[in-house]
This record gives sequence, structure tokens and C-alpha cells, in this order.
Amino acid sequence: MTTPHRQVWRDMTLFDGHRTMTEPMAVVIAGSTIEAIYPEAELDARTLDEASEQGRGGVMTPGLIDCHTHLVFGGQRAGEFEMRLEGASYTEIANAGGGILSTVYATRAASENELFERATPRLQALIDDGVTTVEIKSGYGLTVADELKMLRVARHLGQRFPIHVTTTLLGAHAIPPEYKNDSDAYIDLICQQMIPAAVAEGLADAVDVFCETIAFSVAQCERVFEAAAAHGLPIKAHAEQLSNLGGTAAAARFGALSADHIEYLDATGVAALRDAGSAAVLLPGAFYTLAETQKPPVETLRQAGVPMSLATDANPGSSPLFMPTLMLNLGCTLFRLTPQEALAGMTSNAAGALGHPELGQLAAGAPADLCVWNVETPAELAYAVQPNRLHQRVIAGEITHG
Ligand code: DI6
Ligand code: FE
Repeated sequence: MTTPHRQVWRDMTLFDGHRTMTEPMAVVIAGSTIEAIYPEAELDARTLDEASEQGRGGVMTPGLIDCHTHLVFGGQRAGEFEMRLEGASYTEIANAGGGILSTVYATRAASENELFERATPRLQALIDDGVTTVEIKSGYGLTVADELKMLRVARHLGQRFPIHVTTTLLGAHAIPPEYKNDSDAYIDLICQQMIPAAVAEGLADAVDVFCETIAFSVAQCERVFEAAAAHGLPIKAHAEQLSNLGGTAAAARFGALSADHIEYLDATGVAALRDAGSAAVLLPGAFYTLAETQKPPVETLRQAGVPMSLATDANPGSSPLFMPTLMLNLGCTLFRLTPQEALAGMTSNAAGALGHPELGQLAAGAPADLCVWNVETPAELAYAVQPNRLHQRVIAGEITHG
């Protein structure tokens, strides 16, 4: 039996996924797993003998987890950005056939290879900012073939880059032009063909919906949740982003992994998340980009003990932002999270929102996905907006940066 390669980092200031540890720690990795975390003072000579020392001093966190992205898409929407600056709202643009649908046309027209090539620099930006796990949604195809095409690109990215990719089928993102006057028939297509086809190819780890006046009703979303449940897939929802329709409570009734956006969520919705054990995913990039004023109910979520996650929502319309550490800052400045809450939101709580509680933490037995940063304290990652602070990035025990 071969003994796994052991590596040690000494004298680290640790944010372990939940909190910042007060004393300097030593972290030992064996193969692809964290073997032990000791106070530096207790590190014994034997461990040092057998492990290669990879670093001394610095701030270590779990690898960041971006639990809500739309990284795969065709085209771009700078023109729509200009229209909003001239006074048009996101909803008005969507209702006029632009918005998500303009990305749908560009995505349908692109080949799998083109989508892969265009997603590559976006994914690289996340990797270079410390992400080791990313969720990627479909939702710009809106036909069975085009949704599967997007999911294949997402899977392929996970095979070609040193990052864990989880995929989410978001067929119910917008009403496709072909079903403009019969959105129920499109829901039939999702339930009867799209979900089964994605399951047959092993392409979806979860199913998501956009519950909104410009997208799908609560009743329609519930039909999608039922079909997902029948295929054993966990669900998520874009809910309460622009209005309070009750999508979050509906998702919670189906044991959702998370409800995302939730700016308009009320106390009843928060209680539904708490009772279901679902996570709240806050997306300050979309709030910022759309210059929203309605903030998510952070204090109510905090009091209720609902785990709060943070993600980029990276997409061409409402959040063309591809810098995860910026979300730490926006989560604090815009939503008044503490730096520790923001960091937990992109590590342990993001792992929960993906149904992977083993990720997003520095603990003995956890996968060795971690980052070492050129900062003095973990809070500094949220305090300053600054690229190139990543010193080392380790995924499954392999150093891929630094
Ligand atoms: N909410 C969002 O923030 C993204 N999708 C959604 O339902 C935006 C997608 C886009 O504008 O392209
Ligand atoms: Fe989104």
C-alpha cells in the first residue's frame, strides 16, 4: 500500500468555513484529504519530517464556492445596460422581448465549442479569485436540445479545468418565444421531456426555476418541482427577486436546497426556509447592477438561523460580475453582513446550498480544497476590493496556483 503524499502549511491564520481561529494553526493534507489541523504549537516533529512544507504564514480559507452562476451563455448585453442607464427597467426590457431572451437567441446560435470557448475566460476569472467549486445553470436554451447543450458545456468545463462543477437545469428561466401564449405547454415540455432527458444523460445535479411575474407562476414552478422530485433531483428557486409571489415558500415545501435572490421575502417566507432547512442565497451583484433598493431580509434570516450564502449570479444581464471576492465586499457593504458571515456564505453555507456539506470547510477528513491569500486577516478579503490576492490554490490536494 502506498502512503499518500503529505503536505503541511504552518503558522496559518485560518478561517475554517465558520469562523476565524484565534491561534496560528498547522494544516496537514494527506493525498486529497485534510488529515489534521493542529495549533502550530502542537505540531510534532514526526509530522514535519514526513510532510513537505508548502507554506508558512498567511491566511488560509476553504476554496471559495460560487453556488449560483449562469457562466455558459452566448453574446453579451452591453446595449441593454445602456438602455437601463437611459431609464428602461429590467422588467420593461424583458417584457419587450429583450433581456434573458436576447441571450437565448445568441446561445441557441452558438455551438457547444463556441460556448465552451466563451465560458473559459469567465471560469478562469473565478479560478484565479479562489473558487474551487462552481455551480453552473442552463436556462438560455429553452429547448430540450439547447438546454442539454448548455449542461454538456458545463460538465465539459469541469472535466477540463481544475474545479468542481455542479450543474443545474434551469429550463424554467423564461418563457421561450415558441410558447409565448402557452407557457403551461412549455412547463409540460420541461416536466415530460427536458428533465427526463437531462437525467438520462446524467447532466443535471439539481433543477431550478425563475418564479416571477416576468417568468413563471408559483403553480407552474410547483409542477417543475414535482417532476424534479419524481426523478430524485433536488430543487432550487430564483424567487422574490422583483416581487413577493410566494415562490420561496413553495420551494421550501419541496425541501429546496436554497431560495435565491429573495429581496422581497417576508417573515413568513423566512420561516418557511427555516422550517425546511433550506439555505438563502444572496446575490448582491444583481442588486448592485440593477440598482435595486429593496434589500433581502438579512436580520430576519439571521435571527431565524437560516444559513446565508453569497454568490456572483454571474450572467450577461443582471450580474455581469465575475469576481467572487467582490461579492464578499458587496455582501457586507450593501446587505450589512459581517465579514465572517460573508466568508461563510462563500464557503460552508454555499456548500450547503449545493447539497455538498463536506465541502467549504477546513476540517480533518474534509476534501483538501483550500486557498492561501496574501492578506493579514480573513476580514481583509471582504474589506478591500483587489484582484490578485490569491497566493496558493489547492484542489483535491493538488496545488494549482502559486
Ligand atoms: N435572475 C437573475 O438574476 C438571472 N436570472 C434570473 O432569473 C438573470 C439572467 C439574465 O438577465 O440573463
Ligand atoms: Fe440567477
